[in-house]
Amino acid sequence: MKPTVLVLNGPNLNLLGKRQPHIYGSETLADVEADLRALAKDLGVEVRFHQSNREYELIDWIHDARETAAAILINPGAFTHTSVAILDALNAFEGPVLEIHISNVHKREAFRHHSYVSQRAEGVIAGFGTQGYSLALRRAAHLVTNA
Ligand code: CA2
Repeated sequence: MKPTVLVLNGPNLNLLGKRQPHIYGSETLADVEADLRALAKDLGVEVRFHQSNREYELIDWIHDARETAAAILINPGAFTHTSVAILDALNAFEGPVLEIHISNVHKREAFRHHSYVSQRAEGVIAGFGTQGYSLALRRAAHLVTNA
């Protein structure tokens, strides 16, 4: 069976490609999902892809991943900067965690410079636009398949 990579997207990322293209680009989240599904075939992994505006839903998916996923890619949206609860959930997951930000958070407001999730993440990608998701999937596949 192919290893599963869980891809989680936090609040407001459902608006991707529909607002603020100067910050987040013009690809929609559905485009990102399609790109990852195509790439996953080449990399020999399965992708499970979710977005939620609710913190508890993201936490429940992380808990499920303890039994059902080999790695987690997460763009926690604004929860990056606020959520000890998401950090705690990720700490209960044993596989690799990779953190993604579409924008370069370090070039933006000071409140975006701190991430709770970075305390847990093996790697962080920021400022590569939506391409960051594909780069992170390549890294996750490498980590879970040793390819
Ligand atoms: O750069 C990123 O990916 C962020 O995680 C995006 C979050 C922001 O709070 C983080 O600081 C950095 C915001 C997601 C909002 O996404 C939108 C996309 C299009 C239009 C409006 C919002």
